[in-house]
Amino acid sequence: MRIGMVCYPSYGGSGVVATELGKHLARRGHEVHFITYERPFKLCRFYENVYFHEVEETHYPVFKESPYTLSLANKIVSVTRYASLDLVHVHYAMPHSISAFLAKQMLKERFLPVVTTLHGTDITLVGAQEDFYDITRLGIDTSDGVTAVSQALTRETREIFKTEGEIETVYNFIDPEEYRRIPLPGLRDRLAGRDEKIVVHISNFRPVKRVGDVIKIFRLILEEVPAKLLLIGDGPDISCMEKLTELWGLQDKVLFLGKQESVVELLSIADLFLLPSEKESFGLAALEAMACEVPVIASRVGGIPEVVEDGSVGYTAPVGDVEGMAALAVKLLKDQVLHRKMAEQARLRAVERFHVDAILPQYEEFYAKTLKT
Ligand code: GMT
Repeated sequence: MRIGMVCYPSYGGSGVVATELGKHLARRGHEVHFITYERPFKLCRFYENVYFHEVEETHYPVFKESPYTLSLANKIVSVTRYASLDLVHVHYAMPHSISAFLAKQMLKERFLPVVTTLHGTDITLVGAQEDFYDITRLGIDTSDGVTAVSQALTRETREIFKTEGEIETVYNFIDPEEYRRIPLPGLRDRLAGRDEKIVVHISNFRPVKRVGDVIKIFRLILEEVPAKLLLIGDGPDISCMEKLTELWGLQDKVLFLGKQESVVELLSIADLFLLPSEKESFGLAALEAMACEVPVIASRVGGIPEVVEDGSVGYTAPVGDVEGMAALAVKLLKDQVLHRKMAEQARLRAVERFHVDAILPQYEEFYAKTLKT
């Protein structure tokens, strides 16, 4: 198949899923054309059957800003014609599904099937906002196939948009060959003391991630267990978190590591992963941690319970239950036998339930089904 792949290329779960999907589809012989404003960061070398088409910014004095949605629509049209695409798969409804809708209208000579994958905040934050409600609904309703990354998101989309159309759940996935525990010699000792446990959080530091709760939980952990907190990623809340760390005198205990191209090395020395989000449609970061044998403590929200099986691979607790999460973390970090068992179960669940080889055919079948309708 010849597939156009539209996504956000920078750091973020939806872009990672789209890029990994494209790379694996290409490996299976499909031709994949990424259409976005810069090369996706995970597309860092040459991959056979993978092409990248850059959507350029248009600056014109009367435009307040560059109309990306329109430029993208134009680019989808030209790539569809040039590469004879069979379909376009857009990740994140806004504005990508609207660009794809416009492209369909412009392509008078042929029908262009559009698959939209909903990733979470495109529905729960952006789509649910009044200003974006109708336009997001248009994007969903005019797509020829819609997938969502968890059953919870599928349900929530139906509730928010009162849509009857079919939405298929296709989970996020990992390549267990890439995501596995391979500790770099000496790294653990360089980042933490011999007696210290390593707690990790990875996100885009947006309010929805409640990074403040991560620091609060960690502060309570420290009362019982010597530990270091590694904060990976960047985003609007970062300076606020730096201030909180300073205020509580935790500068020596909390390391802000910023955006990282690869997190496997850091997950490979971690003892615990924290994800106390307000909303989380799936929690790809938690899955990556699990694949690296890191138990997870997360909010019992959205799609997280479908990934983080409570009491088996870690624990879930109500959003904002900082004390509860800290108590569970202390219990887990103090009990070596329990910790090893959960670490093993985390890896097993990641491999058995979310292996790329199991999820990829679901997308292929979904494409085939969409092309037939
Ligand atoms: O986590 C984010 O805020 C980034 C966002 C994205 O679209 O890049 O992630 C969403 O999509 C991921 C991939 O499908 C999911 O694993 C994340 O759970 C989801 N984030 C939220 O729902 C907050």
